Amino acid sequence: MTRIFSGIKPTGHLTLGNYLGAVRRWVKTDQHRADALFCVVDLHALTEDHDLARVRRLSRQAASLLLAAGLDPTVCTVFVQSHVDEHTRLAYVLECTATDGEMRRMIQYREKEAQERARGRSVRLSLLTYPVLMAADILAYGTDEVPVGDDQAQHVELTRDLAVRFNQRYGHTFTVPRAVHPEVGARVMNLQEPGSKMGKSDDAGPGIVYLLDEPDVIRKKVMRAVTDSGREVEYDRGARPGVANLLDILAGCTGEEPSVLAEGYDSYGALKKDTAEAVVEALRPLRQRHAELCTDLGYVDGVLRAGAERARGLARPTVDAAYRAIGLLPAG
Ligand code: AQP
Repeated sequence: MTRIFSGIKPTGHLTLGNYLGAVRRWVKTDQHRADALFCVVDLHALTEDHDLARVRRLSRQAASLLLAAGLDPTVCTVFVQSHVDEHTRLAYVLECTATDGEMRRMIQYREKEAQERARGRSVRLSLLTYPVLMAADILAYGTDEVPVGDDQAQHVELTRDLAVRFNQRYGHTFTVPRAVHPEVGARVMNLQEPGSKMGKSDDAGPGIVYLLDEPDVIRKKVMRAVTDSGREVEYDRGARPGVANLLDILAGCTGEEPSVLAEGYDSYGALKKDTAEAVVEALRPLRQRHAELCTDLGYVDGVLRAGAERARGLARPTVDAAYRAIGLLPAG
């Protein structure tokens, strides 16, 4: 059976980008068609200046939101990365497989490093090595497919390179995974800056729709989205990124094609109104279920405990095999 692994970082409140680019597909198809593991990758939230209590709170919130969105722990595995030691065990071995040049070429590293320096902060070494830990997350489980938004394509490519290199040097150990991207919603852009991705750790602002935003807040944010100077509604990502983003979001919520949707509008106002309502409706059941889960944290913790136990059992043989393959003496 195909094995799927994907993760979400508790670096901020989950956004519409996380939902349309990843979570919705995990819920609708991935968990039913494969042996799927979904992980709150909390160690990745420590690569930049972090608030301890916030990371803890956001980790549980991310897990609750995944369940609220419809991940079913009876058909898939939901867990927290730091509860399974195999991730960091394997990361070190992969650091011995990767080169520093490879790490420094990662686009996300370069962008985030520049941001940290601009804020006068030092850059944590883990920001540089984070893609190796991500590779360990994936390779520990013999993953075949990694469903991610296309912002993560480069990291999955690195994971493939490391798996191939390790297998060639030390003998076949890892399955070489491949990234799968959603057809629509692969990159949801910031409503105020349609040239930038809608990211959950960006400074909170009117351009980011959070999954737990109240309906009226969502309406306001979408109605104030930056469009373009033209008047016609056309799907052209290059020339009209703002309008294209709205069409992508509407398409993501309705399942229709953005270019077909464009033909039905002759004003930006009508497009924004329908997009806002489509987002509110798409998120309504998730918000309701999340409110219920907040009153039953014991259930969420139980799901995470069982998930970690299963994940540990799956990862350990692969990580042990990698340790043996690279020349380490097995524990007696
Ligand atoms: N704007 C987006 N459009 C489409 N997909 C997106 N994803 C994130 N933002 C968008 C997808 O969501 C999944 C989980 O992402 P992540 O939490 O691992 O980290 P990220 O990609 O770095 O997301 P953020 O929200 O931008 O976090 P920060 O701001 O902390 O860097 C992934 O599949 C991702 O592709």
